[in-house]
Amino acid sequence: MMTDRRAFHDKIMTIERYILDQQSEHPEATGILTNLLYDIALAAKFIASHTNRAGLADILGSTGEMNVQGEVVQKLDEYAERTIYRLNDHTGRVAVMASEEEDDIIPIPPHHTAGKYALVYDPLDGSSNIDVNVSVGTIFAIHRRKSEGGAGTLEDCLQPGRDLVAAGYVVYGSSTMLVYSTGNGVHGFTLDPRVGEFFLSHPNLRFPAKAKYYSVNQAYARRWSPGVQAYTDWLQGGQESGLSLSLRYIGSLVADFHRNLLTGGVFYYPAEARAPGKGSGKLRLLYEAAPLAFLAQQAGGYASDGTQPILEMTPTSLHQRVPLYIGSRDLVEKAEAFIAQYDAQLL
Ligand code: AHM
Ligand code: MG
Repeated sequence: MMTDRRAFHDKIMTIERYILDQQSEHPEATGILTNLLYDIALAAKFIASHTNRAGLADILGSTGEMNVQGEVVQKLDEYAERTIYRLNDHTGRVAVMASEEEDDIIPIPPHHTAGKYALVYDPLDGSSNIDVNVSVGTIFAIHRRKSEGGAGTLEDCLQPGRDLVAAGYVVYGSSTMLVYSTGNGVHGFTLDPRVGEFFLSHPNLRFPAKAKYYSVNQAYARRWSPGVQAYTDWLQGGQESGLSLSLRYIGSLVADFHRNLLTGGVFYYPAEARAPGKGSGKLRLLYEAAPLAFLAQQAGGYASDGTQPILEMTPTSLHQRVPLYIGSRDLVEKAEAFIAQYDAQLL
């Protein structure tokens, strides 16, 4: 009996094939971005395989020590940082990198060709969760370089989110997923650890119309501004909002964002109006807020610092912090409305 080979073939949508298919819709594309995304997917596989074995560190050796294979065991966030760097420093695709783990921009070694993209990343966000076996993530964002030729510059990295060419994240959870956008919707891929490949599992992700969750570290509520307190009350069904959301907070931004993308909801990490020095929240504009804001917009959602779209903000320094409200559009716009109404004197 003849097998219908085409029907079988059509079902195997690897990340490589998907990225190539998307590239073919842009005849002007050179393939460099395609390969860069694939390099990131490869880094994600390395990091996923290490993350899965994190609990074995005590058995196999701790940081700085030799494990039983005679290898020096690295902390996972350092490992993630080095892996992303080493897979991208020599390809001729990247002009400069910046990582949440490094103070300054990371240049491409002079003996390698500098490419046309700036790659910024948070190699392992939420890494304090590793020891307790809770999901962590990698966030990445890609800008076209602004400088012309030679080594990439700080300015290549400090660009507003609206100019991003691509952004995405990897969540290392009960399964490993890579979710990315090149400005043509948001697409999710799940790693099959048996074959070591990402397969398309969540095409065209959109925030559902009806939200289920709000996500915030409520322990800090006493330090919030009146606007944020009133907003939280509204999310909880106060002020006749008609909402009946549940609270979910993992404390791992990628995992919290990912859940809310699938279920509908809002994540926020406000400025702490009553805590000196914490007026900008905790999260970083460049490595965390802007890439996720790009994805949120592509999925029909929205991200704000409470007063303006995150995507419109141009970072002035690599590690600039920003309050973040992100998720289902209507819920984020409501945060802006509460802040405008109650917090005008603080702004
Ligand atoms: P990190 O970059 O040091 O890992 O911190 C970022 C993490 C986010 O993943 C998470 O949303 C936030 O810190 C949680 O902070 P808190 O414990 O203050 O609620
Ligand atoms: Mg982080």
